[in-house]
Amino acid sequence: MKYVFSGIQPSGSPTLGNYVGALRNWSLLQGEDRFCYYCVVDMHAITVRQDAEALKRRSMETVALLIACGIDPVKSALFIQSQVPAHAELSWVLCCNTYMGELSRMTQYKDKCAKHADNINAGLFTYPVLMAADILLYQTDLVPVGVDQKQHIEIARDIAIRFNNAYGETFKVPEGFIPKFGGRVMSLQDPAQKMSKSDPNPNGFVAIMDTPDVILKKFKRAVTDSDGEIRYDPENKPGVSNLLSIYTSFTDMSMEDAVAAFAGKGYGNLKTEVAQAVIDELTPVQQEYKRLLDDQAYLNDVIQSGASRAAKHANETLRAVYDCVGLHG
Ligand code: AQP
Repeated sequence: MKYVFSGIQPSGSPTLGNYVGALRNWSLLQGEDRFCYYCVVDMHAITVRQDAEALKRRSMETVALLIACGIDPVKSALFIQSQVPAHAELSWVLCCNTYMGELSRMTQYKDKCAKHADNINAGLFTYPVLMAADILLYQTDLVPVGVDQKQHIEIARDIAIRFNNAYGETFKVPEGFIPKFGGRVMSLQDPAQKMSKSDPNPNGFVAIMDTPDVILKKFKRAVTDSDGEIRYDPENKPGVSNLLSIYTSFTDMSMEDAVAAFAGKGYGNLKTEVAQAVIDELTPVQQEYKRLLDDQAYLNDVIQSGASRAAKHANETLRAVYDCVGLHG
């Protein structure tokens, strides 16, 4: 059996970036010979100050959204991170096997420090260690993520290799799984920045739950360039290339075919076509999400059973780790 693990923070309204870079692949990776652990990582979210009630509510909403995006809670373990204490417990042991130097090189840490200069807490710094614990607890083979998480996967691998060398084979060394196009969906307002659910400018991102009108409006306002030609050239034409990437992700067209289909057409046409492809795919997801939110009893059952399935596997790994380092546990 191969194991898949990935997580999403309940830190805002999930975006097209989260959908294309991660959630879509999460559902596709569910298969006969793989078991998937999908986790709402609420403990990661508190590295940025959150409103307690809103965080609890958003965690449950994110569970509903994941099911609406195709995660089958019978085939996969769908759970909330803080309900499986082994994540925090392994994180401490791994912190003692991680160097300050390697953590200080993480670009997400530097970005978040710049964005939250009033709250540069130790959790922001050790975030990648908690993420390594999330992954390594499940003897994970594959971690489907966006490009922004590549560096964190690398450090999880380094920590696993270091621990195995010091204490004997304990962890499987995981591989990242990053889509070719859509692994880094960019902001619609600033195509040099990645699309982010905590962007203070709502026109920069399309939320999965945005209405068709809002989706169309946001795409129409997307920043492009003045040369008027539709071609894929992320360096010189980041706005247009971002729209083309989103289009290919939602239509399953090759980039070559997409560029050929838009030959001689204007940016207005590209924007409307991208918006329509997104609306077509997201409409059923939105309907299912709303239906699930009305069934809190079902969602509670899902997270309880997900947490107990996850804890069983996680606790086996944690016991082995405690044994290696000499903790009673
Ligand atoms: N723009 C993106 N393009 C492709 N993939 C993306 N992901 C995030 N943004 C993009 C992928 O979505 C998964 C879940 O992300 P996360 O919730 O852990 O947080 P994040 O990476 O920090 O994403 P956000 O939206 O930017 O959240 P905030 O604003 O709260 O920091 C990951 O696999 C990520 O790669």
